Amino acid sequence: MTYETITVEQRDAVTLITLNRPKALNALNSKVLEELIDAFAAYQADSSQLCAVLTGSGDKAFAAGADIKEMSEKDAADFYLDDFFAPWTSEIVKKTRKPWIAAVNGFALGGGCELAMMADFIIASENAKFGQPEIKLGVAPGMGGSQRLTKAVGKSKAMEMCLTGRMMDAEEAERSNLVARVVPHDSLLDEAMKTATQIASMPPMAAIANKEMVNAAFETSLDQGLIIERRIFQILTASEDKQEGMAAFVEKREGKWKGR
Ligand code: CO8
Repeated sequence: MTYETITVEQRDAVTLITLNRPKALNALNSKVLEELIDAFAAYQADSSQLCAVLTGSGDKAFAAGADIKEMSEKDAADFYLDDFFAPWTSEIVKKTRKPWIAAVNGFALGGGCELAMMADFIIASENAKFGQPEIKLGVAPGMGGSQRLTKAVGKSKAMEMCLTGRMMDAEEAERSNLVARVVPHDSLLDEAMKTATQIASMPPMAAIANKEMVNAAFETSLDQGLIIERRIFQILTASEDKQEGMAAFVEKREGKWKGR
C-alpha cells in the first residue's frame, strides 16, 4: 500500500510507521488520520507483525500538532457534526490490540503529544519536546491531552502545561513519567526497534493480554482491574504458549510460540 503522508515498512515482525510531512513538521491533517487508521488496521490484521513503532520523519518533529491550517477553515458545526478527533481514539487506540511504541524524535505538541500518549509507551530522543499549546490558539486539547497527560504526569504539572502552553523537555518528561526512556537522538530509532523486536519475541497472546491488563488500570477501579487481571491470567494458563513457555524454562531452552 502506498501512502501520501506516512510510510510503512515491515522489518521482520516489527511494523515501522513514519509520519511523513516533514515540511509541515508532520502536522496531523485528515489525510494523515485516514492513512494511519489504514496502517494500524493492517498491522493489527497481519499475524506476522507483533509490535509497531510510530515515529516522525526529519530531525525536528514527531508531530507539531493537528494541522492548524486545515482547522482554521472549519467552524464549530464542522467540528461537532464530524465529531472531529474522535477516530484517533476509536479507530486507532481501541482497535489496535497489539503493542505499539511512539518514538518521539523532536516536537510532540498538541495533537502530536496526544498521539504519542495514545501509544502503549513512549521512547524519546534527547531532543524531544512535549507540550499542549492549544490555549495559545484560543482552544484546548481535543485528542485526549487533558485526560492522558493528567493521568501520566498528575494534575499539577498537566494543569500548568495546559494553562501556560509551555514545553517539557525529554529529561523532565522522563522524570514526570510521561516517557519510559530517553535515548541519544541518533540512536532513537535503533533503540525503539530493538525494544519492539524484544516485545515481538514474546508470546503474542501474552503481549496482548499484558497490554489489556495495564490499560485496565486506567479505565476501571482497583477492584474491577484486579478481577480483569485474574481472569486474563486464568485464560492465559489455558494457552498452548503457557505450556510451551513453562516447558522451555524447565528444559533450559528458548520457547517457540504459537500465538495461542
Ligand atoms: N499545523 C500546520 N502547520 C504547521 C504546524 C501545525 N500544527 N506546526 C508547524 N507547521 C508548519 C509551519 O506553518 C511551517 O510551514 P511553512 O514553512 O509553510 O510556513 C513549518 O511547519 C515549519 O514551522 P515553523 O517555521 O513554525 O518552525 P519553527 O522551528 O520556527 O517552530 C514550532 C517550530 C515551535 C513547533 C512551531 O512550528 C509551532 O509552534 N507550531 C505549532 C504548534 C502548535 O500550536 N500545535 C498545536 C496545534 S492545535 C492541536 O494540535 C489540537 C487542536 C485541538 C482543537 C482545535 C480546534 C480548532
